[in-house]
Amino acid sequence: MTSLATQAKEAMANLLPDDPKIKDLKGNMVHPTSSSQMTTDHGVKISDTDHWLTASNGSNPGPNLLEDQIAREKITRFDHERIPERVVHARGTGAHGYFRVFDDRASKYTFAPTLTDPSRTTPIFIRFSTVQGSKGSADTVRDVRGFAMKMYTPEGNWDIVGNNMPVFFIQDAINFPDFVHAVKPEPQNEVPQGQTAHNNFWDFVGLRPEAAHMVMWAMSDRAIPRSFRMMQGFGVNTFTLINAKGERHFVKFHYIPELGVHSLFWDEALKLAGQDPDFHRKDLEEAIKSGCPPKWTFAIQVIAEKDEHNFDFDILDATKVWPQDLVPLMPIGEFVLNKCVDEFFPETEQAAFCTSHVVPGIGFSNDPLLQGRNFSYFDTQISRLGVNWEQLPINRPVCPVFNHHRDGAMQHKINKSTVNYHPNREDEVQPVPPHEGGYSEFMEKVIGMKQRVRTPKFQEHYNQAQMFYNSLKPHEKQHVINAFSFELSHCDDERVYKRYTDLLNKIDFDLAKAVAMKVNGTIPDAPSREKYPKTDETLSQLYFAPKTPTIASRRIAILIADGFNHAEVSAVRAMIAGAKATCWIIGPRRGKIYSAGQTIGSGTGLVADHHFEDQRSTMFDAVYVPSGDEHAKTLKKSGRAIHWIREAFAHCKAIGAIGEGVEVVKRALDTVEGVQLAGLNDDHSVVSSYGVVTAGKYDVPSAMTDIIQIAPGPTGFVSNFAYEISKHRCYERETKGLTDSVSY
Ligand code: HDE
Repeated sequence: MTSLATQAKEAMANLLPDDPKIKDLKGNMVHPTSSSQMTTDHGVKISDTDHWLTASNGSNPGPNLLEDQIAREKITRFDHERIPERVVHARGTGAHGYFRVFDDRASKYTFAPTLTDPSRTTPIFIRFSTVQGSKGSADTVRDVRGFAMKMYTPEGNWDIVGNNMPVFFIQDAINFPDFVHAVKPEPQNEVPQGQTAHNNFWDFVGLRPEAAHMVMWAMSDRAIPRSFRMMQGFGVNTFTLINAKGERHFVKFHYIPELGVHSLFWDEALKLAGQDPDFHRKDLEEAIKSGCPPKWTFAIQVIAEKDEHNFDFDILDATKVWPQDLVPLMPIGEFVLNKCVDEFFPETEQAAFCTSHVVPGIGFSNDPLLQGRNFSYFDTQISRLGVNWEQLPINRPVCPVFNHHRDGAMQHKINKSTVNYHPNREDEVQPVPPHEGGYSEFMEKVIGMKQRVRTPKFQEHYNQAQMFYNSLKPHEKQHVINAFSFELSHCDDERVYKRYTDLLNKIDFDLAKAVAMKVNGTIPDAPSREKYPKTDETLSQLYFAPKTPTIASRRIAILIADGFNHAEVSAVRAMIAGAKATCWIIGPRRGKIYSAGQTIGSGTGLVADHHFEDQRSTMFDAVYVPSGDEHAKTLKKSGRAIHWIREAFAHCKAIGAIGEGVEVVKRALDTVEGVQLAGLNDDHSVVSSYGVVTAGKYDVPSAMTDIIQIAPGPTGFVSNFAYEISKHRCYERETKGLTDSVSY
């Protein structure tokens, strides 16, 4: 087991000191210290930054003087601190990292060295985001998450501007403004924030059935991720790869998180939106800084040009996945995020992505959504950041950039040259032939009639929506029903929610019935079309559970009060930390909590990181209640402590308890039937029941035999507890109805 310090060191070592992007950014860094002197922007030292120059007699205030350049500069700079927020994906957070491929297996498809040269480490920057809410909205809302990656390659920047869901709401980019207007807060009152639960969204998607598949993803657990680090990523659109022989393949990009794909409960997401609106951005920072840098496998799906039309859907339709039994996933590399930004605004807020930014060996397809996106992103950066946005430190490439573009607001470059056009008598800045690395478009034969059209294969909208639902596990299906029921109940226009329940019957009869009954929609008597039977196991997020169970970076709360068993807590904590999870002591107050045998107010105690009120169970992955007579008596009497355990139980989280701690859990779960708990005895054997792991005692001999192995059936308390945590949630509690009987 490696220590946290070693892991942190390893993480730092992976952040190569010669990372060209970090090196590049260093040129723009300033390092304020206590000996830095305050100046104006024009460099004059400031002697007083606290008093506006006034015409005062010293006893009474006088009028402020406009001649005070220092005050005017301070206020004017402040007045202009904001730039327009992104029209969508306004709320986000980012981190630096690197990408590399395992070997040259992708050279069959592309000559891009970034995808084929295993000796290359490419610096990357990723920005995660929500779509609907404004910059100040909450992290945990039900929404699609943006997953935008910028690779700083020696051939130029390559941006893959993806999401955490593999499909999209619309097929043609021209519908995007309508879609975004409908999903955003309504025009008459700017309500709601960070939610799709309103009339206009459901009106639009009810009238555009092509959205049916994506709506299913948005109503699934994918829309409430536990962490950015536990999300799958998808390029969504169809791109192309071109190999050295000049052959072209269609490609989709996929990212699979090392930690598995996991979600919050909806109740948890709702509460977190108020309790900790920055939950996801803090989670990313905590993981990177504590030595658990998130990692994803990078995979591709590839279709040869000749096979383009061999599918019953159009492979260029962004509302369709390429089922993996037809087009297998090929892992070719991995990427890691191992450095947080130093300052949010210049690095994350000013980061700007363009789907049109690809490098030689990679090209576009005629995916009509992608074609429109290729126009939109460059355009939006001009209004958000100005025409020279690619000179900003976070956006500029690490390779040389020369051309004859000039001037524009915020031009930073000074070209020492007498010519700024091509061709010129100096032969300066020449185009580069393809064989020397110049980008050359794939020669594609295009024959067509100018027309506004949606081609025939783009007309079928329900098969894959049903395939997605067919492929979910029972608890995942129930969550989809719950989500539709929540959202449609927020729509008060009968035309809207009735139409959508009608549409649901085209996706799945049982789903439609369950939702319609809940929201007063149209309850169907029979399916409105023949069932599409296909399933794809990779559509359920449970498919991506890590092969080796892990609790790395999981947050474990230890609930204590005065009189707890210190030796036991220390042993359990050390073992959990050894498995790379973090432990947080939660007590009735922040500060020292005294263990059994110590006098309250003296003694070393154990410092509680938080108290029961300032952190809630929603912010943790598991709860452990140690033994200790007095401590257990206090917890049993505390409504908040009892609520902690009930809430964790209802959110299906692992709960561990020992000795008198088991009594606390018993009290919290007094309305629940069927959970087996260890008795109050001197026995260290472990009872594991519905993710609740208990033992009579845990001491040095117990710890000696509890060699932590995160697997089913080991004997020790910590091993069992860790295994339950590694499963993320015990959904059986929910499917068997146990969670229905606790109030939380
Ligand atoms: Fe975007 N999208 N989008 N989008 N998108 C933007 O660009 C747009 C679409 C996505 O972290 C904007 O810089 C059109 C699909 C992400 O900075 C804008 C269409 C997917 C981000 C824009 C789409 C995305 C954006 C707003 C339909 C998943 C955040 C600010 C054709 C594959 C990037 C900006 C970041 C941002 C346009 C559809 C993902 C306006 C026209 C499909 C992750 O240019």
